[in-house]
Amino acid sequence: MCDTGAVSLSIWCAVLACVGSKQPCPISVFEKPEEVLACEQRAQNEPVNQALASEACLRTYFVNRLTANPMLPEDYAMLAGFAEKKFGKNLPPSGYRVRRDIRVLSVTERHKLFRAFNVLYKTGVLARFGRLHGIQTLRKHSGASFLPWHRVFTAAVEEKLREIDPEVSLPYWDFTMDTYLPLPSESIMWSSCFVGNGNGTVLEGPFRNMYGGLNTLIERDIAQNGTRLINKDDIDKLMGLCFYANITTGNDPNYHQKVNNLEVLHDGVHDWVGGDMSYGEYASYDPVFFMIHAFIDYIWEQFRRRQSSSMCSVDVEKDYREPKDYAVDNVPGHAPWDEMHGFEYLQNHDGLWRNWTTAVYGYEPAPKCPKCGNSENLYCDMNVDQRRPEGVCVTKTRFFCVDPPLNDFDRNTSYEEPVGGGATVIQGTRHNEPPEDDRTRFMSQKEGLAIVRQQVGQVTPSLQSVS
Ligand SMILES: *[C@@H]1O[C@H](CO)[C@@H](O)[C@H](O)[C@H]1NC(C)=O
Ligand SMILES: *[C@@H]1O[C@H](CO)[C@@H](O)[C@H](O)[C@H]1NC(C)=O
Ligand SMILES: *[C@@H]1O[C@H](CO)[C@@H](O)[C@H](O)[C@H]1NC(C)=O
Ligand SMILES: *[C@@H]1O[C@H](CO)[C@@H](O)[C@H](O)[C@H]1NC(C)=O
Ligand SMILES: *[C@@H]1O[C@H](CO)[C@@H](O)[C@H](O)[C@H]1NC(C)=O
Ligand SMILES: [Cu+2]
Repeated sequence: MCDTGAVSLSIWCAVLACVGSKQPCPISVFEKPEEVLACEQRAQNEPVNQALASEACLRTYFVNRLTANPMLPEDYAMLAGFAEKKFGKNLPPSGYRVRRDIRVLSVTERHKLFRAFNVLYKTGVLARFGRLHGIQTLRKHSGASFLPWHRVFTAAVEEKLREIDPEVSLPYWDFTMDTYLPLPSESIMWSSCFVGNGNGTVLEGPFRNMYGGLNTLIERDIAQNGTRLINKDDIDKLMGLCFYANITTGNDPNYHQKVNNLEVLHDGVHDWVGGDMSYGEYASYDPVFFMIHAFIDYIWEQFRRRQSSSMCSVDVEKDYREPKDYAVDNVPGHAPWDEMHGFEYLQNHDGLWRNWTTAVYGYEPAPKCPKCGNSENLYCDMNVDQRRPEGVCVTKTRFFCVDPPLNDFDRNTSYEEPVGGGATVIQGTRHNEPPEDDRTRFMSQKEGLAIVRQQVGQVTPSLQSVS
């Protein structure tokens, strides 16, 4: 079955042989698991290259068995610091802060942010949050606690940034401004002025040469066919609703078919960025994660304002989902009184307190025409969106990035110490895409090979649980 002659397939075969047979590697024969055969069969009805599809099926098999890096004692020690200060119950030590789109920051503000992120990276703090997020794939995703937990998680990272530099606040990335470009992949976001390149290993910009959760340099693979960002129409649809239950995930296996689900829309952004960002287990090692989540949180905040208005008259501190409808398959962790994992002195419904955005942080409104925040990275376009005759702010492209050199920290070489911890292969889940996303889950050959090489080097006893 493995004798196709293709080099790539023989690597797959070697890996699968090790996994399936529990014998020492290398072994030349293996049985493809049922799940892979079924996937290949589905692919036969698709107009795709069958060899690549077959490889992608194998890759998906592996990816679904990736597990998050385990938490380390130092990670718990850091979280104990939040518990000690009762972060969120008490005013934050570093004071109230205001979040803005990253493209309206001054160059100096941007550089202060990048320096703070680099300090958090070098001191291993970013990886601690990466691991904490990674182990919440089920308990804090695909369910009601998604929004409040990510609110606290993101605010905690922001607090750490401000311990480094009290003038920094976490910016958001308003990706609706990127959706107006013919090629959103050309947004100035993906330049060394902002978060660095989006194609492959991150080798440019302030986050270059950082290791992610797979113990390899962080990768992105932006704007793959079939993926899409959240646009202004998506947000308007959410704003037509009044209840928390209308925009969140409950016990509905088909929830990703819904157009109004903010979690599902957010999954689409993760998949649009691609690479490490596509996997819940590894997404939050890349600093862009926090700019994505700040904007998701900002959308939620706008929704909460509408809930509080006379249009809805809903008490945002009390409105949650109904019992038995907290999460897909009722997985535990999503009830209002369940703990905020990592921040156990808080419960999920504490993430609904109004004072998060009055006492801890707030949002400057997203850039609007005609000024677009006076940003040199944005422009006002009166014609690009017929439904919005007042004009919309649109991001400039990466060709407008004139990179002022950042020379006070050395990003030329990789750090020797990977900080992610040891990824192993057992089990995991993927993001679910919004309904309009028509992509198949087939990965590129290059991406597939990268994962296989990774796994070949990581055949550990835990692999035996796969078969
Ligand atoms: C926010 O409100 C909750 C509930 O009233 C309270 O317990 C908590 O201490 C408040 N947090 C801050 C930072 O004021
Ligand atoms: C990514 O894009 C940059 C700019 O176009 C290019 O120089 C670089 O070779 C690309 N990298 C990869 C891995 O394709
Ligand atoms: C993306 O998908 C569409 C529709 O499936 C197809 O027409 C188009 O050629 C694809 N583009 C690329 C770059 O693969
Ligand atoms: C919104 O949620 C409320 C409360 O759960 C429900 O009664 C209503 O039918 C929902 N509306 C829509 C459009 O889903
Ligand atoms: C980093 O690379 C730049 C451009 O190649 C070079 O000018 C600079 O001196 C390098 N910095 C260090 C610390 O090696
Ligand atoms: Cu998440």
